[in-house]
Amino acid sequence: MNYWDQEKECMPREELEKLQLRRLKETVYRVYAFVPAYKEKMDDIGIKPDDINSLEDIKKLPFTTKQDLRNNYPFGLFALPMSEVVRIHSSSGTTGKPTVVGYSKKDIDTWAELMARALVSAGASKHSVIQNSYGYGLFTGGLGIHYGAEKIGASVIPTSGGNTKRQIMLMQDFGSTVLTCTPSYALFMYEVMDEMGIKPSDLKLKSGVFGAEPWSENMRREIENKLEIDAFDIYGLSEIIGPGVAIECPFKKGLHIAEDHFIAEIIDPITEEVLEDGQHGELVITSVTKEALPLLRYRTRDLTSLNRIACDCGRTHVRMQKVLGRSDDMVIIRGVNVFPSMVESVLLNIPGVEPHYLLVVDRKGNLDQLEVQVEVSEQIFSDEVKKLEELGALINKELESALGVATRVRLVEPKSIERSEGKAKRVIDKRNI
Ligand code: DLL
Repeated sequence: MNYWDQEKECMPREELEKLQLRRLKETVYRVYAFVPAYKEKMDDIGIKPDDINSLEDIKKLPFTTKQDLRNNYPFGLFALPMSEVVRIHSSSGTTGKPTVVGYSKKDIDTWAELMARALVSAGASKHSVIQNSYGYGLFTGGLGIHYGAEKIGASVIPTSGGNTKRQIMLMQDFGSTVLTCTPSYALFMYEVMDEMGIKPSDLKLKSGVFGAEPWSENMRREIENKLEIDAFDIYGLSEIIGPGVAIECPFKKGLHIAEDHFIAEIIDPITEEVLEDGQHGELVITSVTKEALPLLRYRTRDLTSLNRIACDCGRTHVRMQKVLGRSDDMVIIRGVNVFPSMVESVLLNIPGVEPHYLLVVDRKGNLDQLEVQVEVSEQIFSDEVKKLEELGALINKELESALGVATRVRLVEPKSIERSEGKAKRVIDKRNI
């Protein structure tokens, strides 16, 4: 088994929890002293830093939400003066102002360290040629992966997203062995490769580290089969640090959260009650080593569950299940919660269906309706109408039985759904337009 930092990654849990408590206490003291918004939040509920004496006590602390970051836009939650902040990133909000995050020199080192762990966990080494096709810029994907890849001594090709034909030419010419990008972009690359007449066997690609958006197990299988690689899931969010918060190990039974830096909880998103391991809910993360922007109990809005059972890889850090989706992407159709990843899972089990789909939500009268647009393969598309109708009916049936709600399936021409070079847009909600 390969580790980047075996001592930390495989630390006995008792020791790990002692370290977490010490770091949690330091963080709480620091935000109370240096971030007025946290002092106010804690004073409001009558909590002082001295009240935190066990990991259980974390429940006494207030939550932080995206709205708190917005209210303190752009730098109001920073715990360091700007003279100590060496990097700013932001995540593109769909509406209004972006969420702004800052890093000290030490935060950048921590991030590179976490990304080094992640890449090694996914099988990369100094012998790897890593083609980094996550966007470089304000998005944390590009630079986050980049620093970790350099740290392990791999050869990094900073292609960023876009210009896909050129990416593929470089992939072939430079002999890239690891591809890092969103899973939807990986599939798009495959399509372009196919058009260019390049086969996976013409390349040296062995593995991929994919994340930044939800993707189902069936999507993993699709990518692994098409590109003939081993695909790993990587999770992270700007507010906490960026990519590298959690990574799969070769056993792929959940993503290990770097618990020496982050404390994870799962809550019921409605009642805010903390749930037991194994129960599904919203992931809440407290960063306990961040200097510039430490966040207490940040509500990620990502839905998953935690598993503390020892993993066969030897890592002791808690595992989170593959993220089902973000509460914002959840569509509620006649009272039933539907996530794009659930639709994806069903579609990819049906032969003749391509891994490109879109959910369109609309309201007819008082009723919400969900249309699922699905691309079909060239071959099916050129078949007789009857066959298309049969396929449509089959998808309808499968979706209804998996989701528990009727949808309208619309089969669309191959390559008609917009391709993504970054995070794919899976839902169009016409109700608010
Ligand atoms: O997407 C950081 C990242 C970059 C992660 C590259 C992995 C790889 P944000 O733009 O702030 O940061 O978006 C964070 O993306 O709250 C999740 O909803 C979603 N997300 C990230 N990774 C995964 C994943 C980056 N592996 C938001 N599975 C998060 C599902 C993911 N969703």
